[in-house]
Amino acid sequence: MKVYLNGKIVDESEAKISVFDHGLLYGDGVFEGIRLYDKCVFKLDEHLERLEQSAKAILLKTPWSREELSKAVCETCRANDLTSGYIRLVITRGVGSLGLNPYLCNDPQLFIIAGNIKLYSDEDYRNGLKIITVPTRRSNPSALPPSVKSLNYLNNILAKVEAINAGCMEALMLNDQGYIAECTGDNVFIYQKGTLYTPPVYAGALNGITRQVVIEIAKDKNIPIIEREMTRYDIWTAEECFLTGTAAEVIPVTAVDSREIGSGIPGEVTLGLIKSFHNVVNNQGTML
Ligand code: PXG
Repeated sequence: MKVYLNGKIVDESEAKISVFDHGLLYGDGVFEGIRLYDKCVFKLDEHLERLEQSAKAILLKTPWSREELSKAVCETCRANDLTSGYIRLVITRGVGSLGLNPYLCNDPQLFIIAGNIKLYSDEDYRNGLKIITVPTRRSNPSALPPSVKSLNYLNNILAKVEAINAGCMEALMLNDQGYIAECTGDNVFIYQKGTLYTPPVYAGALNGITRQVVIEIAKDKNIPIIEREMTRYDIWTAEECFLTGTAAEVIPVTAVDSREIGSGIPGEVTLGLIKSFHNVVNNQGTML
């Protein structure tokens, strides 16, 4: 595999970052996960905009323009002869001294990995996921804004571990007030009495790009969509539930906390949205 590292395409064996990088020492950096479908990078501009905003939010000044980043992403895909796949773009604070002060780091590092990702099995997409709410809460926005896609994912990793240890593949995370926020790497939606609902960003959800695509698809299909605070009860009693994310795409959820959702099989609205989502991803994007 070839990796993009600070302006060069190198072999993966040469793609190395210093042990003194604050990205590693403190989780001080930002990242994006992006999809390539049929030689087109899906929603590249939106991902790069979110990356810039994450970097701005943590006062991480980077020398790369959006155009340079866009070119670097395409170059990495081409170097790996990829047709479809998953792109991980990472910017770290760079090397500084031992100590937190980020202003002592003057050389941010950029690397891009383009490979493949498969979070869930075909069976999971057919039958839907069984998920649980977990004790670990989404971080309070006054501690670490959930909108920042930072390298510090320990919060979500703890939630994921709790789900896996309980025999589930994904965890539903609540915010510190007990409202539904999102899953560890996916946004959550429910369908109830003709309307789609998803938690607002202020409830602790990342403003997912897949979430936004699904909201647009729903609008096109004239399905009302409301961003609203949701409780566990709302989810348990929903007719349908699904998750959205770059890696997972759109995946049905058929049980939450051992409560069957709807009749325990993926619902019609969810299946319709999955179909439309595939149509959208196969018909647009930035060509390599
Ligand atoms: N919430 C969180 C916390 C995320 O990290 C999403 C929602 C969905 O956002 P997008 O923009 O992707 O629709 C994410 C994105 C992984 C993986 O390895 C996770 C994400 C992206 C890519 C890979 O599980 N999370």
